[in-house]
Amino acid sequence: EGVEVTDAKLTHVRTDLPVSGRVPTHPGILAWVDEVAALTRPEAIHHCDGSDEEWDHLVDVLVAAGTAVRLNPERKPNSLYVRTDPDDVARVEDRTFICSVAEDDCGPTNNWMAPAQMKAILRDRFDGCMRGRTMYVVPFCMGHVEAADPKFGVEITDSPYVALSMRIMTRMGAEPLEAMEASRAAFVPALHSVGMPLTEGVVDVPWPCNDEKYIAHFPDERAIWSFGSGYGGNSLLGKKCYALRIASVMARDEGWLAEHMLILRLTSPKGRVFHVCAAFPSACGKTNLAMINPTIPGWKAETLGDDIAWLRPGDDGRLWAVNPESGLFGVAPGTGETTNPNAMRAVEAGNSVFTNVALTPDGDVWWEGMTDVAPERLTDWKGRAWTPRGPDGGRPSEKAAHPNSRFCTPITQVPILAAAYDDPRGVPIDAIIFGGRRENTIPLVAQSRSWAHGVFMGATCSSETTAASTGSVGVLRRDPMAMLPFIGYHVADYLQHWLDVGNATTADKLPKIFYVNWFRRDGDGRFLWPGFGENSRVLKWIAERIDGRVGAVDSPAGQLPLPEDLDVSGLDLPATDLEAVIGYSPSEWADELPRVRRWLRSLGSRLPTEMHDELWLLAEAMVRE
Ligand code: GTP
Ligand code: SPV
Ligand code: MN
Repeated sequence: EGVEVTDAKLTHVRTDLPVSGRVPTHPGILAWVDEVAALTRPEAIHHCDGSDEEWDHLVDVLVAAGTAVRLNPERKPNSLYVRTDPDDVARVEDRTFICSVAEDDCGPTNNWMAPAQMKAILRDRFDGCMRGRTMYVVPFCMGHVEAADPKFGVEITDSPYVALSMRIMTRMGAEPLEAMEASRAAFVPALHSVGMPLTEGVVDVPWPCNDEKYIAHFPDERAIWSFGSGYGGNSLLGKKCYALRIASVMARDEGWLAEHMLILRLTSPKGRVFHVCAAFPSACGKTNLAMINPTIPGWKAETLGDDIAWLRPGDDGRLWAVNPESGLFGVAPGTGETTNPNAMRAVEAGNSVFTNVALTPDGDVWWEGMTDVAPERLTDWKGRAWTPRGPDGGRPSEKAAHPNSRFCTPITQVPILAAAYDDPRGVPIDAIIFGGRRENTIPLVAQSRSWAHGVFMGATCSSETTAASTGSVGVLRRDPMAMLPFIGYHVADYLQHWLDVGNATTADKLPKIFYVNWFRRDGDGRFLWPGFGENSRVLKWIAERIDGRVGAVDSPAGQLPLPEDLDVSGLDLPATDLEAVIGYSPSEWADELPRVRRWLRSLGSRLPTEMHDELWLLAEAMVRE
């Protein structure tokens, strides 16, 4: 029930702004909202409840502002099309800061600034930054509200796009707010502004943002301040900022893991159930694997999560995983009927926001890879007319959809969502898979010899960069556990924490660790492995390894499948290609070893000794090969 503005005034002691929505009774939330309002000076405050009426209102606001257009309800019911500023299209890792009190807790892989210094800069930027705008107060919970230790947050934002997207991506609104109020629960304050105050004479634009961006984390006080960007991981603060960077620090302190992982449930033809988590860097195949349609007969896959997993040791000593999110923020290009039909079904059900894709004349969306043939006429992600033929009659030089364009869709619309998604305890994990995008060196699949070797595989994981972050694409970089941009503390301590989690339980209870690479290429640059649904063949091998039903070949790269054990029946894959994709290449590893050595050295003196031991074992094994 909505509270009158007059009532609200009584509660918001420090402002006399118009207020809509129910004012929270949680003293901590109220005090913080007042403090932020006094600093940022919005025109009004709206307390979000996550209702359908509120959704409709936010849609109206976005449409009136020119930020969004409604899609054709016959094609994409209750859905929006949004184009961002062309300079605000991805996470900004060089503007992302871990402001730990001790510089040593930040480590060599993050940008550090002292909290007081960052706060001073940001207080200046946030001073009056919401003038002329409505400030949305978004209560949310990462994971289940009924979890044993629910992880609450409140995002304050001046972006209706963010408020709307948060309803898809998190458990947001009245339910988490009431739970917070009932227990006076602690919450992560997450402050966000697009950084474009509407001062006298300033005319608003469809996608307000600021050239100067700060994505700042205060891990010691568990707070987030984000300024200047409206995009994805920069602005939906429950996602990368909370559920990975801040949560990784909570997890370090509380004995669990917050990881950039999908969660998948697999059932064999005999009915044996496996749960796997897989960590691949951004735009390297998590959403696709999370929604796989197995091509091999009798195997069934069900989705639990596509981007983030929280793994906690259960009473039984096993690691249990939950997905803290409630939506998909998936890469649009490459998502199509043949690659990911389950994602296509999810977005067709509507209730979605599409950002930086192309628009069709009949009010639907399109992106490269959705269909083999592009529509004759499109509006591209920059709002220009686009045809499949460029001005000179050849192919257009620019893509219709930005390579990091995204669909934002409720996970409940995934047709193969596992029932256990609704279980606050999560699912017990049988296998952890690391992966990356490597055109060479890394075999299709390898198993680790031990937990420590698995941690080493994760620690030395590498991938060619993608459009998910600003900067160059296709450059090889190390990406430990696919967490390089998301570890909220010192990377060496993070690796030690992984080892500690392993040491806290017995080997038979721990998930088995594997390393995969769907992206190995031949001399002509052609993918050696068909990928997508065919990756079920690799999952089958992994399941058979867990059950001890197949052997493996020891190699410096790990334990590799025997060619006859990998089920390639019905696959048009020449034996030479099979060997090339699953094999260990001594010459490629001769190039790799010094890179791995340099990388580990760059992590500093806090690197766990186990990593040095594993490096030595790798070098030894290479000599023996
Ligand atoms: P984030 O949401 O950024 O974390 O990305 P993600 O890891 O979920 O990646 P996603 O599944 O969206 O895939 C990214 C790109 O990789 C898409 O263009 C896919 O088409 C492509 N891709 C995914 N799986 C495979 C595969 O098995 N083989 C090949 N060749 N490409 C793949
Ligand atoms: C990623 O980059 O890993 C994403 C997209 O999942 S974003 O939410 O923008 O971080
Ligand atoms: Mn991701």
